[in-house]
Amino acid sequence: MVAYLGLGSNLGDRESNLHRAREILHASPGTRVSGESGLYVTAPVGGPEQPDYLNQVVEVHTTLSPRALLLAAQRIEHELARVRAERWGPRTIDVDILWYHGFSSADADLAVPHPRMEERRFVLEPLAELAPDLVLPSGRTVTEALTHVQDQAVTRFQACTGAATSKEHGGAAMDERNLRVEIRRLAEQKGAVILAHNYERPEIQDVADVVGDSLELSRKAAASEARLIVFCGVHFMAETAAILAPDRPVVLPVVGAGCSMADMVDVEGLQSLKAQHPDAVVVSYVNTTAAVKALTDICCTSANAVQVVRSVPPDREIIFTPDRNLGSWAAKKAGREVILWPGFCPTHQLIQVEDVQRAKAAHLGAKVVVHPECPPEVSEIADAVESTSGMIRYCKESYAKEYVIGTELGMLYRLSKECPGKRFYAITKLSVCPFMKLITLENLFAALENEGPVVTVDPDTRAKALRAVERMVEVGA
Ligand code: GSY
Repeated sequence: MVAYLGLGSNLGDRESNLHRAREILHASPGTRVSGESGLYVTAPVGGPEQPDYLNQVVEVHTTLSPRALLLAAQRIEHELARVRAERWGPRTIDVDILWYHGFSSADADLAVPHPRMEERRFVLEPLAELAPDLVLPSGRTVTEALTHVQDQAVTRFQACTGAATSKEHGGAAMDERNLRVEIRRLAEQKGAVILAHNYERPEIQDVADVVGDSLELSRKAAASEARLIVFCGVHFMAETAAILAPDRPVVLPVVGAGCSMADMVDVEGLQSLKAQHPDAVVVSYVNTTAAVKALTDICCTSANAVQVVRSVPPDREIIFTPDRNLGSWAAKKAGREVILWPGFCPTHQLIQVEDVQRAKAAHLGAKVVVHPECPPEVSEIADAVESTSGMIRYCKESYAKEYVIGTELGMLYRLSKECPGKRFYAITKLSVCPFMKLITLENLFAALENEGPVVTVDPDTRAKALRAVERMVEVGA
């Protein structure tokens, strides 16, 4: 059967998100992507202020039933870390079945043809490229329907330039060099320290005072004399900085920069697991919200997870949250059993054994270095399993000239700067964290100017969360 699906993304690396969605769709059973429209930049419809969408329509030939196709669409949304925060909120990916040949349904979860497709230019314009004569429920063809909806600006996207979305500041576009100079000038003037995570965009890493992993950055923030802490990372990292440096405002330039893995563990769920194992010690990765840290006995990082798990008395059960991959790797290394929370990082989860094999074949002799958030079968075949700071150390100390790296792509930029003369390749170019790409020079500049948005943690939660972080330090980790 022929079906048309609408893809939309306005969070993270939008082009890569659409590309990955098409790939997963094409790999779905009995399904072939037989046509794809161009990409269109479209102003968001409905809801609070948010970035522009990148929209596209694809044609598929499929043997899947409409309901099975819906499940395939939901799987794509899950794999691409779609977090349904609010009905009209920004999203890494949205996949809608617009039309399925010969099928009509008004079910709330499977309304086909899509009930609003004739009201949306972001659907009709790309659809007109593929099926201009398709007859819609109103009896109009796609081309005719398009003439009735002219209200929304829909611009053809120039792939890879990013030019269509670059925002202007104060009415006049500031070029990148000026922006960098202005950011540094503002930071000096305001007594701000700019911290950037290893996964941030290269231009953000370049303009920061310190680049590093989340805990390293929070510790630097606490130790610094800065009046203002600007954290270029994701929400839980800014919270961790606020826990360690409660006396200073911590600014997160894009407050919607979340973490899919941190969001996979919720307070109620953890409370109920604790109730089932009342004597268990809760070990949580620092990649958790402050509220979850407050329910945690001892935190860990990817660099010290093995040591922390080992520090738990042998007669106590261990609950490990939220990352099942880090948890099972640390448990194996420490020779302990742990109760795993079933969370994972979508960006690392998509790194597959076949990707490692392909990368090794393309770069014979290169060392394979992966992050412990990767699936266990990937960690098993790597030369080294390291945290981001461990990767830098390993690659500096190793004699090898070439490395294939299994972690978020931002790390390759950091490694190239730290190890001049060595070459780094991604195991897969798909490992991009959409949330880590939200901070741009433009919104960093605005955040410095506004000294906001500020991330806070309430005092009670902070005190409990701090205890869990301090225990980690006490075990010498
Ligand atoms: O309905 C799909 C998600 N979405 C979109 C979209 O794809 N494009 C535009 N322009 N606006 C949107 N608002 C929502 S929600």
